[in-house]
Amino acid sequence: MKKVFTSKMSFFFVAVMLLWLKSYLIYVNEFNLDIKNGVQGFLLFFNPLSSALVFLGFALFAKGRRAGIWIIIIDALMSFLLYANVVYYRFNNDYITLPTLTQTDNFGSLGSSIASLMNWTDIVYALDVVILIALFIWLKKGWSTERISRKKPILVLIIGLIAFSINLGLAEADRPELLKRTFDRNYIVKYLGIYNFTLYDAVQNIKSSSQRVLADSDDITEVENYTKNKYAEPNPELFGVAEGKNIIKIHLESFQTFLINYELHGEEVTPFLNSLVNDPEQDFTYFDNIFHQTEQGKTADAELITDNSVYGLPQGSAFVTRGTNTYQSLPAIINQQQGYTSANFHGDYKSFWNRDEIYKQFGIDVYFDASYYDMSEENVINYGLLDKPFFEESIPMLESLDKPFYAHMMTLTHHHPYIVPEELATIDPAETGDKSVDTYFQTARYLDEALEQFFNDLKESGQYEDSVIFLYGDHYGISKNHNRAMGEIIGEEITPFKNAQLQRVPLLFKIPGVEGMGTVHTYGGLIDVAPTILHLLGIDAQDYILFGTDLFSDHHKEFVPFRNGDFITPEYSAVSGTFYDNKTGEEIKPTEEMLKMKEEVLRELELSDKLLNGDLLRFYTPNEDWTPVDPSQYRYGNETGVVPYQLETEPEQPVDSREPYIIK
Ligand code: GP9
Ligand code: MN
Repeated sequence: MKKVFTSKMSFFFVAVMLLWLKSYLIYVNEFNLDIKNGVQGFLLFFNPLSSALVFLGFALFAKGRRAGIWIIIIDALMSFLLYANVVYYRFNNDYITLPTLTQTDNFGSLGSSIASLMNWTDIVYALDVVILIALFIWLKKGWSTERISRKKPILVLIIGLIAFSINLGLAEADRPELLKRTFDRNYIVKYLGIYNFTLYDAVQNIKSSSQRVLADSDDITEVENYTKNKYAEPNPELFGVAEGKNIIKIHLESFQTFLINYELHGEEVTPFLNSLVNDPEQDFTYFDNIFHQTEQGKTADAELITDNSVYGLPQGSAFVTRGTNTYQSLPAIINQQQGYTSANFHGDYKSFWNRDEIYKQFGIDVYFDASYYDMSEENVINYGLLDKPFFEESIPMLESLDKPFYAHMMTLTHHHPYIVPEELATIDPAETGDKSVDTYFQTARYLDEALEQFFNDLKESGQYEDSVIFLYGDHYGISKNHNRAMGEIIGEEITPFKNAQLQRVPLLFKIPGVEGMGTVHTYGGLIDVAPTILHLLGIDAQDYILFGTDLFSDHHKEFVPFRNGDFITPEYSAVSGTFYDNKTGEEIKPTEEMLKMKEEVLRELELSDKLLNGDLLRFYTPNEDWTPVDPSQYRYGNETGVVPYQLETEPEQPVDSREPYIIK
C-alpha cells in the first residue's frame, strides 16, 4: 500500500482526484448555478479536472520530496480560493473578483458578516488538504528523491490542456460568445469552473486598465451620440419647480419594494413608509416599478448610478477601480449651475468603498462620516451607527449647511445579516427558519421608525416643508440563495422570472408645491434619478452624458437594463436569455422587436463600461459654464488638525468630548 503512494505520480493523482471531487461538491452544494441541460451538468462535473491537472501538475517539475510539498501548497491555495468564494457567495450571491479582493478595507469591515457566513461543518472542505498532509508525513521516508523524467509532467500538462479545450469547446457550443459577453459571472463558473474564472477575471482587469491608456477623445463621441439620442425632454409642468429648494436624498439600505404594505403576523412591517405611499395628504409620489440595477458594488453602485446616471461595472465596484476618474456628477452640476452645497451623511468610516476618494471627483463638499458621530459601543451595530442616533445626530449637521443644499442621508442598520438588538425589535421575526430572511423584517421596522423620527425632527427644525425629499432602496436585501424562505414570504415559488421582479426598490418623491401623484407605475431604474432631479431643478439634462431619462417625462424610455444584461419592460422581462410575459409569467417566443431591445440593452451597458473604463468624461465638456471638478479642493474627516468643514452653529448637544464638530 505504502509503495503505491510513494510514487510521486500516485500522490499527484490522489491530490487531483480529491480537489476535483471537492470542487464539484462545492459547486453543487454552495453555488446556485442553474443547470439547464445535460451538457451544462456534465461540464460542471468535468471542469475542475483540467484546472487540477494543470495547476497541480506544475509541482511535478520539482525534485524529490519538494514535489509533494508543492502539490500540498498549490492544493491549499486553490482550496483557499474556493472556500473564500463559498463565504463570499453566501452573502453576495456572486464570486470574488480581483477588484473586490483589492478592497481589503471592505472585507475587513465585513467582520461580523463573515463570521455569520461560516459554518463549523465547513471543516469538511479542508479535509482533502489534511489527508494530503497526513499521507505525505506517513510516506516520509519512502518518498523517492529522484527527479522523475520531465516527460511525465509535460504529458500531464498536455492532457490538462486537452481537457480544458474540450471543456471550452463544449461550453462555447452551448453558450456562444461565453468569454466575450461577460455580463454574467455565473455562466463562466458553471461552464469553466471557479479557477478558470479567477484567471479570466484577472486578465479582464488588466485589459480594462489598459483601456484608459488606449482611450482617446474620439471615443466619447459614440457615447454622446447614444445618450443624446436616448434623452427625454422634460415635462414642462415640472421643469424647474424645485429650483433652489433644499434636496434631501434618503438611502434605504437593502430595502426591496415587496416590503411596502407587506403584513407580517397581521401587522404592517413599515407603517410609516406605507403612510407616505398610501396617504394622499403626505403629498408623496411613489414609483412602484423601479429596479435597482446594481452589481457587486452594492451600495456604492447605487450611489454611482443615482448621482451619475451611469451603470456600475460588471465586476468589482467602480467606486474603487474607477475612483480617480473624471466625473460630471449631480452634486457638481447643481453646484455650478445653482450654487448647491452637497453633503453625504453616513455612519461608517470614510474609506469604506473608497468614498473619501471618489466623493472628491463627484465634487461632494462635505462627507459627514463616522468621525462626526458618536460611535460608542451602544450606538453601533454590524457595519456602523444605528439609524436612530444617525438621524438624530445628523440634524444639527444638516442645519449647518449653506443653502440650498443637496444632502444624502445613507442608512445602515437594515443590512445583512439584519441584526437588531432585542430591546429595539418591535416586530417578531418571520418564521421561515432562514435567519437572514426572518430578521430582515425586524431591521426594516427599525429603519421605518428611524425615518419617522427623522421626518418629525425635520418638521420641528423647519426643514421639511420646503425641501425636496426623495427616498430610494439601494439594492436587494434577500438574495437568490434564500429562495425557499422567500417563497414562503411571498406565497409563491421564486422562479427566475419572479426573482427578476423582486429586484424592485421603492422610489418616492415629495416636491414642495407639487401635489403628490400617488402611486405611479412608470418602469424605470436608479439610472433615471439624476436626470429626473436635474429637470425638477430646471437644468436641462441634455448637456450631460446620462444613461437614464427623466421619470416624469412623457418621453421617458421604459426599458430597465439590469447589470447582467437581463432587462424588464412594462410588457415583458428578459431573464438569462429567456423572455417572459409580465402578466402571466409564462415563457414567450421573442419577437424581432424584443431581440432588438436586447441588443440595445447590451449596447447601453457596453457604452457605459466604455465611459468608465476609458475615463472618457475627461474628454467631454458639457457646456461653456462647466468647470472640471478639482479633487484637491476637497478634504473629508473630522480629524485633529484637519478643518474639513465648519459648522455655522454650535449643535445643541455636543456629542461626547471628541470634538466632533469644528465650530467657526
Ligand atoms: C457600508 C454600507 C454598506 O458603508 O454602505 O454597503 P453595502 O454592503 O450595502 O454595499
Ligand atoms: Mn447597501
